[in-house]
Amino acid sequence: MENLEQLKDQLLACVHKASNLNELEETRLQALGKKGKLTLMMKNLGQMEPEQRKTVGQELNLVKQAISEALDQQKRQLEDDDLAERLKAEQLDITLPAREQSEGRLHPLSQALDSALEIFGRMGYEVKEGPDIENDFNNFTALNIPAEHPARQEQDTFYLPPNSDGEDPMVLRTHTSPVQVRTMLDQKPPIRIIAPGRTYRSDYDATHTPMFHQIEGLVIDKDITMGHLKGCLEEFCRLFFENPNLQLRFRPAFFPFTEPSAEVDILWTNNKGQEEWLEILGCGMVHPNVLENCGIDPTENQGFAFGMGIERIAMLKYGITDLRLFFESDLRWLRHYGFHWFERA
Ligand code: 2NM
Repeated sequence: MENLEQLKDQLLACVHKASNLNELEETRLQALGKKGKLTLMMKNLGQMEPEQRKTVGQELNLVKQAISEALDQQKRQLEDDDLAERLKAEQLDITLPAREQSEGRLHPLSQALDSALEIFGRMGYEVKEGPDIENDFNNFTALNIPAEHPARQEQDTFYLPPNSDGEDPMVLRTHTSPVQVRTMLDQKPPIRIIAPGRTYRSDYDATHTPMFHQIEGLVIDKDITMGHLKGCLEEFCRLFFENPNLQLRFRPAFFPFTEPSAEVDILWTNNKGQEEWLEILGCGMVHPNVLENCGIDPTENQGFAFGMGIERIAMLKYGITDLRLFFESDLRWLRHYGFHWFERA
C-alpha cells in the first residue's frame, strides 16, 4: 500500500513535469502502457489472496484513474500552450503590403484603369457601373441610335436569344453609355460621372477583340460648355500620359448621341522618333434628344460626354504593340508588361 502511494506520487510528478507531448506520452507508457508499472501491478493481482486482491485492486484502480485524469489534464494544457505559442509565432499582419519580390502582377489594363480613375476621381467624378447585359432602350434607343443604324446590325452587336414576352432581345452592351442613361434616368443634374467597364462587339482582327474595355464620362449642369470638355480632356491626357506639354487636336466627327461631336488626337513621337497624330477618344455635347429620352429637360440643362478604349490608351502609354496578347494570360507577357503593387497610380 505504501509502495502504491509512493508510485502514485512519483507518476503524478512525472506527468506534471512533462514539458511536451512526447514526454507526456513517455510517462503514459511508463504507467499505463503494456509494460507500464500500473499495468504490471494489475497483472500481479491474480496471484493474490481474494481478500487482498479486492482491497489492492480497488486502490490500484483509484491510482490508475488519478493518473489517467492527470494525463488528460496535462495533455490539454500542453496542447493549449502549443497553440498559444504557434499563434504568437505565426502572427500575420494582413494589413502589410505585398512583398516586392512577390510573383503577382497587376494586368496593364488594371493599371491603366486605376490611373485613369485616380485622375477623374481627383477632378470630382463619381464612378458608376452597370450590367454587361442591357436592354435595347438603354444601349441604343435612349442614345438617339435609330432602328436602322449600322451599329445595331447583327455583325456588330451580340444579341441574346429573343424572349417570348415580345420585348426587343437583350444585348451585350456595345459601349458603357447605358450606365450614363441609367444615371440620368434616376438622378437630377448636376451629374458628373465616369463609367468604366467591359463592352462587346462582334469584331475580331489585329486591332479589335470581341470584348474590350471603355471609360466613358458624362457631365451635366445648367451651363456646361465645349470649353469645359476641352479643358477636362486636355488635363486628363496630360496627367495620364505624364506629359504636361502634350498637344491635343479636336477634329469634327459624328456620333448619334452628341452634337457637336469631335475626335481627339494626341501628338505622339513614335519609336522612329517621328511625330504623328493618334486618335485616342471621341466626345461631344450630349444631344438634346438623349437628355429628353433620359428625363432631363434640354432647355434647362446641357452637358458633355466622352468615351475611350482602355486597351488603346494602355497600349500607347506602356508601348504594347499587340492587342490580342492582353487576353492570352501569357505569364511571360504579364511578367514583362505587368505592374507591381508599389508601381500603382
Ligand atoms: C463617345 C463619344 C461621344 C457618350 C455619350 C454618352 C451619353 F450617354 F451621355 F449620351 N455617353 N457617352 C459618348 C459621346 C461616347 O465614345 C466614343
